[in-house]
Amino acid sequence: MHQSILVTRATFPDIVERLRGYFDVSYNGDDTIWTQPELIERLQGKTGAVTCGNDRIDATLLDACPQLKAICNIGVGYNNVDVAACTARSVLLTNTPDVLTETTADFGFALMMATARRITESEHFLRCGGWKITGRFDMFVGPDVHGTTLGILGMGRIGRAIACRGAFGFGMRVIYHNRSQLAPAVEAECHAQYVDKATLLREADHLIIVVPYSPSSHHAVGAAELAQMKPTATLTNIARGGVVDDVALARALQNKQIAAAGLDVFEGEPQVSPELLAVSNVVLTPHIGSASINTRHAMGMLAANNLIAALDCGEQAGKPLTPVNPEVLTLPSWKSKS
Ligand code: 8YV
Repeated sequence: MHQSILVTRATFPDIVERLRGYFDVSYNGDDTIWTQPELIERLQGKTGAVTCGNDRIDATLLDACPQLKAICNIGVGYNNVDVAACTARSVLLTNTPDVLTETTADFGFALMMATARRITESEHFLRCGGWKITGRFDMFVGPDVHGTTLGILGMGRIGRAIACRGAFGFGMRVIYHNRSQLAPAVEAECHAQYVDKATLLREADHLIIVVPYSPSSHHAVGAAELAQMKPTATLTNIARGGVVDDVALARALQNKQIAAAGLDVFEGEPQVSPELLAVSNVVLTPHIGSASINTRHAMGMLAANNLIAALDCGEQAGKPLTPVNPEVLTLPSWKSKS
């Protein structure tokens, strides 16, 4: 008999079809947003699930679904999942790294450029009929991007891909701060120089945040950090809401303490702080960093392939491609789960 699995959000039809080749699939094709009790109810009897960033996978849920073996999250970030709680209950977690790196770096760069060059602000002005005279020399002037200093907070795969774009495409000096300094060969590949956080904040003309969310990165950029930045600098956050203190940022933007910001992620999204909505020098997008068609497909397919392998099916049976807590795979309690 086939194992039963749940796909919690709508995805590409061929991904669901692939899963149907191996499992009895319950599929949220209507893309309904479930509460946690609803999610728990739908997970009853399921050995695996393909989940997304809005599904909270914690001890309460795991205790209510003891037959679960694998959670295959669509997304490189997995701060929606309590990894320790998964591991303690012999539940495998997988994520979707690599396949989204270049697309998300493209987006981060685009958002930074839109922010610096005031693209949405000026479009809004035009659409609202504000453009009455041509050729004003100071109309929507903003800071340059090429030839300036790009500061990157968090230097994982996406940070490094952004660094390459800045260094090789735009002639930027690239500085970064990270929990640990990269190996010299990796720094050389993306022309990036390690600096302490104070130097990063002080010297960046364009600061881009790519650090994963964790309790230790909560409000890594707040009022004190914003106060250290140049008044001409921009800040772009494509990491996670909560890494930046949104209310402090709104104040800094309003007071022109920094020039502008570009935000794809928010504290408490899909809610956006009213303070941010009230300022004009900020570009706001609804968490679409990885949203190219090819990449979203690759992310969904990787999650599906992880689940197929985790539940001992397919060509990669027993060898999920991108496990977050691979130690689970060796536990007798994992192997004994039906
Ligand atoms: C996803 C993301 O769209 O990969 C991530 O961590 O933030 C996005 O690419 C999101 O997580 C969907 O679940």
